[in-house]
Amino acid sequence: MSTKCLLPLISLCLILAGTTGCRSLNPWAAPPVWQAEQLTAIEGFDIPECALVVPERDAVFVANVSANPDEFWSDDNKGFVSLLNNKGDVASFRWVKSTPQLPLHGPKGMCVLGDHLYFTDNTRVMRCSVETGEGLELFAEGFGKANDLATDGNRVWVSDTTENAFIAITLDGTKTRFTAPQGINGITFSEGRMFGVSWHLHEVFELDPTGKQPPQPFGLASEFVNLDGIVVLPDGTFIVSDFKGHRIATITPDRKTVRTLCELDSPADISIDPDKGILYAPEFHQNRVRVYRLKKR
Ligand SMILES: [Ca+2]
Repeated sequence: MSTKCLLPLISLCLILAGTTGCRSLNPWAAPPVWQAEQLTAIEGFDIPECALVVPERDAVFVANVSANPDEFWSDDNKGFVSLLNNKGDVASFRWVKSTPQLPLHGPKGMCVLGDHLYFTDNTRVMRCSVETGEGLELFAEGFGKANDLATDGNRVWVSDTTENAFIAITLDGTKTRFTAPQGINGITFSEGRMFGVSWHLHEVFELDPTGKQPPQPFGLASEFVNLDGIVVLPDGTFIVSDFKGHRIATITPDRKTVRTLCELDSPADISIDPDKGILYAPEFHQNRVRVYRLKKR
């Protein structure tokens, strides 16, 4: 079709802006903005650092650090993992806890791969049956401060906040280590790409899971205080939790625009149910998990 023929068509579409057929051609239409409506707040946790929703199992896991003030990385034998159902009811408060052979200290980031729930525990990564919570065992060790976990579907990835590294671990325990931004905290995968946030640098990065490219900053450091968690919505919007900025924020898929999604005390490692549009946000210092419905304005 020639340009001459296209012009009347585009003009018609602009006139009809507001009808679904031509909306995407309207260059002045404001892109939709994500909003969060709080559905509930679940109280009574013990320093929750991470909430992980697993929709296919109708389960939400909450990692409780359970420590004395400012001793969130101490080997104190007090940590545990709670199990919630998808209605937000606590099915088992201490679903995974220390055993005489394997003490748990400060569970934080979690992921599910295969039949196992994996979670960090200070210098280690532990795992147990995702079905029953039984069979607790050591998966990997030797980290500085193992913070978050993510999976690409084949391996478990660990962010090590003090060693400034992210590490891939195969199911047989083989580690491959990559240099991460200083203070790396939350990590996630989306559509085969890997992203992470830095607590110390206040910045969001695309990470190369092959290690060939250095971390690529988004250039948003001036927007944040101390970043903890990151997830990516199906439309490519990033959601990050700013622990000391006391808010959860969206970043547009073009990585340029930051908007406050909700304000809360100390949001740590967040999780989403992408199909239902539900966001789970642990409030570390308030012993609470807030649950939000995401919607576009
Ligand atoms: Ca974290």
